[in-house]
Amino acid sequence: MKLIGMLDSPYVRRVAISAKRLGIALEHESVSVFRHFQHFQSINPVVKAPTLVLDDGSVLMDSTLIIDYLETLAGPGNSLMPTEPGQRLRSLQLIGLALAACEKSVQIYYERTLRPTEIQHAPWVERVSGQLLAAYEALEQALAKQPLPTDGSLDQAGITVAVAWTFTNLLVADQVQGKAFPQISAFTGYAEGLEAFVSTPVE
Ligand SMILES: N[C@@H](CCC(=O)N[C@@H](CS)C(=O)NCC(=O)O)C(=O)O
Repeated sequence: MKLIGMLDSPYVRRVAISAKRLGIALEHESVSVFRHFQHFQSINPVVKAPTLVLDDGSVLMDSTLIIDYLETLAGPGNSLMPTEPGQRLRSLQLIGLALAACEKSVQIYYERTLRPTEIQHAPWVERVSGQLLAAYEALEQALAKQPLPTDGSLDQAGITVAVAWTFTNLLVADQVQGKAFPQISAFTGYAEGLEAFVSTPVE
């Protein structure tokens, strides 16, 4: 199976790291949705990263759906998701917040890099910035109440939180600078030191 997309995408990176932690080998082809648009289009006409190409040529997109499929291949004993309903709900909530933070970071980045300055829409950027901060504030509160484990274990919530925080700090650091997110920051420092993260660097 081949994972298509650049590791500077938090969505691609979470799939690559999840696959490693699930023990599933994926080939990786670094194809950019912008610089290699036509090549990407020839693989997946919708041009969404990540895209997973299965050995029989089937194509699957969206990080959460790809991870769902990889989880199915890995089997229940190897899941990155808790099965106890209360813990699973908390994981899903953390993942939802981290994915919202990724989406809002991407929107700000696209607005800044793809739209000419003179037609950038300040009220839209302000709205998205507020949503981005709201996501990280809720994550920070959740981790302050119950930290993610830093004992060598790593679940899907941990992967997605750390990938999101690294991504925001690389692409739109000004959005979170000067604001205290000690729990998220400390957890990301831990996760980025784990082998699955170190061997999956942002390109
Ligand atoms: N919900 C999707 C989001 C994927 C996404 O937006 N990826 C970006 C790259 S970071 C992309 O494909 N951008 C190109 C586009 O949307 O045209 C996921 O989880 O995979």
